[in-house]
Amino acid sequence: MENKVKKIREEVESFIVSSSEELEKFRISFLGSKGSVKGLFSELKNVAIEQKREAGQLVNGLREFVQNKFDVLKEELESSSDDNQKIDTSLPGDSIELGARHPLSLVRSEIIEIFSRIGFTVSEGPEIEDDWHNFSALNFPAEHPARDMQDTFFIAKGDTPQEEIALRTHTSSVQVRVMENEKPPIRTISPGRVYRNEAISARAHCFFHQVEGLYIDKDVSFADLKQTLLNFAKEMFGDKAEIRLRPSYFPFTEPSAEVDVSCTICNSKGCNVCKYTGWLEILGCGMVDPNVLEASNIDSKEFSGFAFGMGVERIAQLKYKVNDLRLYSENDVRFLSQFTSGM
Ligand code: 2NM
Repeated sequence: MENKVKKIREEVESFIVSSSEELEKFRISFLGSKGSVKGLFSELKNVAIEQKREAGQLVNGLREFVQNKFDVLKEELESSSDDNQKIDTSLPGDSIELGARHPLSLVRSEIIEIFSRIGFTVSEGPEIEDDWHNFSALNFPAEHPARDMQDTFFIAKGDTPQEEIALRTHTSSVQVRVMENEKPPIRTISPGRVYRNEAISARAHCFFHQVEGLYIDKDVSFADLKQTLLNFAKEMFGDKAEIRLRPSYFPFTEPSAEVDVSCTICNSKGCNVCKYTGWLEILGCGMVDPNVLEASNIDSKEFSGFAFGMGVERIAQLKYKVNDLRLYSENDVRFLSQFTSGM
């Protein structure tokens, strides 16, 4: 008797039901009038009189156990079918909101890609710079206004310029490091954040992003510079884009030029973005001044080079018609979510 009770207990314990039909099967095979528990009750009359009491308790205990198990299975079945009814699997799922690339990140990547295709590498460097890499090696004279507190964020002022530490005002400082550490031919661009001591407005910010380019080799000419920039303008603004160069001045290049691209907004017909000139200023450039090459121990009789620098904010402004620089750093989702692709 003891063994039979144990066996039925084990069967009951391992029984799984996932439908009301299976639950009914459970009830019939254990608790029904021909079920195994009933069967044990009828066997009780064959048990010897001295053992009857103990055997009766055993079978009663079993019946209670099976009934409990039945109640639990029934409860589980009902609550799980409740859940099933709550889920309408024919409804469309909740859509997950996708994030978006920041416009500056998009434009930065695009600029890098355009120059990578024609053999330029990417160089990066520190945002905190010494006087040498940010100014002196780049041919900035001691009394140049950029070296003034008014224009540059100094971190440490020294008695002499050589001791001064500042937030870099351009990424040309990275290119000085490249010229110091590598031999020509050098073809590299340096994307990165730069800092200027300016009041924040729609048209100015105390930090912005640049990509500067540098190409040094034997016989690099101004024609190479023009063709490289024309290629950039067409890749960035479309095949119809034209460029024009206006003479300009930078301490680190001679000659220097400002580069305009034909207005992509009005097809050069004249609009308020190009101020009815048909042209938009996009970058500055020039032939690297021999003093700059020599400062980094590059022989200016053997090598020549061109360099250029552009603002990522400016390119993004023209590409996406952004009219206020502050939008780039306010992280307003109404602005940022416009740059998702395919949403
Ligand atoms: C500009 C304009 C013209 C420039 C110069 C150099 C270096 F390191 F070679 F001297 N890098 N970038 C440069 C030249 C930057 O930005 C408006």
